[in-house]
Amino acid sequence: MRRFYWCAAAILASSAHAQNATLNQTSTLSFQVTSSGNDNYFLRDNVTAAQVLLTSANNTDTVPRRLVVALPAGNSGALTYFLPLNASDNATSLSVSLVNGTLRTTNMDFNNTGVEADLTFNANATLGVTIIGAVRAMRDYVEGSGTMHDIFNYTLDSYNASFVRLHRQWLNTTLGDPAGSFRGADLYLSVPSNSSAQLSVAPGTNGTWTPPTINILVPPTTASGVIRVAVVTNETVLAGLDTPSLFLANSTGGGEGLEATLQGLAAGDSDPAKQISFLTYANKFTAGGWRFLTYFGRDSMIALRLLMPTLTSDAIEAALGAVIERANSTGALCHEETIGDYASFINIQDNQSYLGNQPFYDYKMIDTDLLLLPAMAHYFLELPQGKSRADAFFARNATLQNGTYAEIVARTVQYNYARALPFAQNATYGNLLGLRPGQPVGNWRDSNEGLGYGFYPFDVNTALVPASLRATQALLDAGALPDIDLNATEVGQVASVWEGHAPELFEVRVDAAMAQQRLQDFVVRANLSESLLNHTNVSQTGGVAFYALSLDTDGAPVEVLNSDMGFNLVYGTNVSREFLQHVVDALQPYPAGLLTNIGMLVSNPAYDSNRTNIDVLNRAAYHGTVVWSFQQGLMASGLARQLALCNATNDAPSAGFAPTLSEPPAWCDDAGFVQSLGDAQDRLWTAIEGARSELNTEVWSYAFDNATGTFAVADLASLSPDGTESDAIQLWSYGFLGLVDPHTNRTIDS
Ligand SMILES: *[C@@H]1O[C@H](CO)[C@@H](O)[C@H](O)[C@H]1NC(C)=O
Ligand SMILES: *[C@@H]1O[C@H](CO)[C@@H](O)[C@H](O)[C@H]1NC(C)=O
Ligand SMILES: *[C@@H]1O[C@H](CO)[C@@H](O)[C@H](O)[C@H]1NC(C)=O
Ligand SMILES: *[C@@H]1O[C@H](CO)[C@@H](O)[C@H](O)[C@H]1NC(C)=O
Ligand SMILES: *[C@@H]1O[C@H](CO)[C@@H](O)[C@H](O)[C@H]1NC(C)=O
Ligand SMILES: *[C@@H]1O[C@H](CO)[C@@H](O)[C@H](O)[C@H]1NC(C)=O
Ligand SMILES: *[C@@H]1O[C@H](CO)[C@@H](O)[C@H](O)[C@H]1NC(C)=O
Ligand SMILES: *[C@@H]1O[C@H](CO)[C@@H](O)[C@H](O)[C@H]1NC(C)=O
Ligand SMILES: *[C@@H]1O[C@H](CO)[C@@H](O)[C@H](O)[C@H]1NC(C)=O
Ligand SMILES: *[C@@H]1O[C@H](CO)[C@@H](O)[C@H](O)[C@H]1NC(C)=O
Ligand SMILES: *[C@@H]1O[C@H](CO)[C@@H](O)[C@H](O)[C@H]1NC(C)=O
Ligand SMILES: CC(=O)N[C@H]1CO[C@H](CO)[C@@H](O)[C@@H]1O
Repeated sequence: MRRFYWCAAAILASSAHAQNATLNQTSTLSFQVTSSGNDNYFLRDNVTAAQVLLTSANNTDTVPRRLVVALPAGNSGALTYFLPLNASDNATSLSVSLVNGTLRTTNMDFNNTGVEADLTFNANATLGVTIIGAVRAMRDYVEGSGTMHDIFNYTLDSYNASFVRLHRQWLNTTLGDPAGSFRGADLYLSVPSNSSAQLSVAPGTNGTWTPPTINILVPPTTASGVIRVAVVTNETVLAGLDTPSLFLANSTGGGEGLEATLQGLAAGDSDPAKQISFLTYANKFTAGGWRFLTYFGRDSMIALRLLMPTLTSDAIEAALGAVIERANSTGALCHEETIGDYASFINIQDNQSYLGNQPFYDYKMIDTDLLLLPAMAHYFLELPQGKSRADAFFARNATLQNGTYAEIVARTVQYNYARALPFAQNATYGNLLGLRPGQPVGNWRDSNEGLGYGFYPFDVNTALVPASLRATQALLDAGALPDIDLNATEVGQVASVWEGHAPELFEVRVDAAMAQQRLQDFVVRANLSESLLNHTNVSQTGGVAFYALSLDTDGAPVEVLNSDMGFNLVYGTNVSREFLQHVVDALQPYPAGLLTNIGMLVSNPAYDSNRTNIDVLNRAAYHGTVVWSFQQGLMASGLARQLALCNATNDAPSAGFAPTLSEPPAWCDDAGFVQSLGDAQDRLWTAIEGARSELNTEVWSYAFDNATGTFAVADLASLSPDGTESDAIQLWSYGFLGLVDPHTNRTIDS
C-alpha cells in the first residue's frame, strides 16, 4: 500500500499545469450561503469546483454535525458525521466549524483534485457513518432512510496519530495501472502543524465490512483542536462558466427591467451571479447543490427559459446543447445523467457491467421532452442574442452521439408530434399523456406522492404539450428548423385542440356548502386555525372551481388545488379568460387558496373529496403544502407576461420581452377583470416577499403559529420522515432574477 505524505502544497506547485486546458476560470469563485441550519461554502478555481456543507455551529437542533463535500466532477464527494466521543453527550454539545479562510482547492497524488479545509472541534469526536465516492450514494443514505450499499464501502488505507486516508476505489478501475489505487475518491484527515489535536484510529474487526473507529481528540486544557479534511477524486474536472461568459454585459432591448438586472452580473459582483455561475459549466447546467450538482434536463430548461434574457449566446447554447447531446434514439430527452462510480453501479444492476462507468441517462420523465422547443423558440425567435444563430447551432455535430443537432432535434420534434396526435383526433382523457409504464413519477413533482398518485399530470397536458407544438410551429414558420417533414399549420391545429380541450378535463367544481365544510375539516386535520377562514367564506360564493393536480388512470381528477398554472402563464399561447380566473381564485390566502405570508404553496388538498391526500401531501411532503421557489418565479413571471399582452406597446414589465400579438386578448377590454389579475399579482408578491431570504433555495415548509395566525419558514429536512432536505442554491430558483416586483418597481435582487 502506498504511503501518503502530507505534502499537498508541493504537489500543488509542481502540477499547476495539470488542469484541463479548457478550464477558463480566470478568477476564484468563492462564496458562502447559510441555509436550513447549514453553512455552505462554495469554491471554484482552475483546479476544481466544490460545495462544502457543515452543520452550522449554532444549529440548536439535536441533529448530528455533518460534513458534506460535493464536487461536480463525476458528481462525487464525501459525507461524514461527527459525533461526540462521550456517548452520553447530545449532538449539539459538539461544535465543529470551518476555520475562516482555510477552504482551498487541492491537488493530490496522481492529479486527483478536490478541496481541503481546517475544522475546529470543541470536544472529542468520533466519525459516524461515512460515505465516500458518489453523491448519489450519499443521497441514498440521507434521503433513503439510511440506505447503504456495501459495494460502495471504503477502505482504511493508511493512518497514524496525525493522519488517515479513507479510500473509495472506483468499481471500474483499469487493472495494472500504476495509479490504479488512486482511481476513486479519498477522504483525508490530518493534523496541521499548529494544531494540538490528535487522531486515534483502530481498524474495523471484519475487514472492509465494519468501519474503522476514528476518533478526533482535543486536549482538555484548550478544549479545541483543528483537523484538516481533504476530499479529492479522480474525475474529469468541468470547465466552469465564469460570470463574463455567462451574463450579458449590456442589454440590446428588453426594457429597463433587464438593464437594471444586468448591473453587476457579468462583473460577478452580485451574490446571484456567483451562485448561478457555480452551477453552470461549458458542457452542462447543473440543477442545485449539494444534491444535484449534475445534469438535469428539466431544471436546465426551466431555469434557462426564465434566465435567458440575461444570458450570453454561449451560455444559452451550452445549456441547449447539453440537452440535445443526451437525447435518445426515439427523440426523448434525458432527465438525469448518472456518471462516475454510481454509473458503474447502475450498469451492474442492469446486467450491463461490461459498460463500466459509462454514463447512464434516464428518460423516465414525460415533461422534459416538451421543454426544449419552447426554450429554442424563445431564444432563436424572440431574444436579440439568438437572432441569426439558428443555422450555425443546428449544423453542429454532437459529441456524445452521432449526428448533427438538427438531426437530433428533428427526432424530438417528431416524437412530440406523434404523442400529441391521438388527442387532436379524439380529445378524451385516454389520449392525454400519461406516466411511462411502471413509473410513479413523470413531471417536476418527482416523488411518489407528488401527483397524489395520479397518472395524467396537469402541467404536461395543459401547458407543455401545446407549448412545445406552438414552439415547433413558430420555428418551422421562421424556417429555423431545417429538414423537418411537418407542416407548420397542421402543427398549429393540433396545438389548438390541446389548448381548447385539455384544461376542461382537469376542472374540479365543489359547491359552496361542500367547499366550506371541507375547509373547516381541513383546518382541523392540518392543525391550522379556523381563524384562517375568516376572510374567505366560500359559502357566500357560487362554489369553488380549480384545475386538478392530475387525473387518475380512469380520468377522475385528483382534486388538489395546485400551482402548476404558472407553466401555462409562462409557456402558453391563447390562455383563456376562464383559465386566468382560476389563477385569480387560486391566489387567495391558504387554505382557501395557495398563499401564505411565507410564500405560495405548490399544493393544497383542502377541497379534495379524497381526505387521505391531506396526509399524503402535508407540510412534510417534498411536493406537499410546501413552497418551491421556482414555482413562485414561474407564477410571477407568467402573470407579468399575461398582463403585458394588454399593453404590448409598453416596455416589457420585467427582464423578459413582451410577446408580440397582432391584437390584445379580448379580456383586456374588461378593466375589472384586468384589475382582478393585477390584484392577484399583488397578493402573490406580498407572499413572495414574506420569505425573501429563502428565494434562491430549493424548497421550504411552514410552521403555523396559532396565536398569531401566521406562518413561519420551516426546514423541510427536520419535518420530512425520509430526510429529504432542501438545496441551499438551486438553479431554477434564480428565475426571479429580472422579475420586477410590482410593489417596488425594482427587480427583486437589486
Ligand atoms: C490557476 O490559477 C493560479 C492562480 O491564479 C495560477 O497561478 C495558475 O497558473 C493557474 N493555472 C492554470 C492552469 O491556469
Ligand atoms: C447561526 O448563524 C447564522 C450566521 O452565521 C445566522 O444566519 C443564523 O440565523 C444563526 N442560527 C441560529 C439558530 O442562531
Ligand atoms: C445538549 O447538550 C448541551 C451541552 O451539554 C446542553 O446545553 C443542551 O441543553 C443539551 N440539549 C438537549 C436537547 O439535551
Ligand atoms: C472571514 O474572513 C473574511 C476575509 O477573508 C472576512 O471578511 C470575514 O469577516 C471573516 N469572517 C469571520 C467570521 O471571521
Ligand atoms: C499530472 O498531470 C500532468 C499534466 O497533465 C502530467 O504531466 C503528470 O504526469 C500527471 N501526474 C500523474 C502522477 O498522473
Ligand atoms: C464479516 O463480513 C462478512 C461480509 O463481508 C459477513 O458476511 C460476516 O457476517 C461478517 N462477520 C461478522 C462476525 O460480523
Ligand atoms: C479527549 O480524550 C482524551 C483521551 O481519552 C482525553 O485525555 C481528553 O481529556 C479528552 N478531551 C476532552 C476535551 O475531553
Ligand atoms: C486520474 O488518474 C490518472 C492516472 O491514473 C491521471 O492521469 C489523472 O490526471 C487523474 N486525475 C483526474 C482528475 O482525472
Ligand atoms: C476538459 O473539459 C472538457 C469540458 O468539460 C472535456 O470535454 C474534456 O474531455 C476535458 N479534457 C480532459 C483532458 O480532461
Ligand atoms: C475558453 O477560452 C478559450 C480561449 O480563450 C475559448 O476559445 C473558449 O470558448 C473558452 N471556453 C469557455 C467555456 O468559455
Ligand atoms: C466493472 O466492475 C464490475 C464489478 O467489479 C465488473 O463486473 C465489470 O466487468 C467491470 N466492467 C468493466 C468494463 O471494467
Ligand atoms: C466501511 C464501511 O463503509 N462499511 C459498510 C459496508 O457496507 C455495510 C452495508 O451497507 C455497512 O453496514 C458497513 O458499515
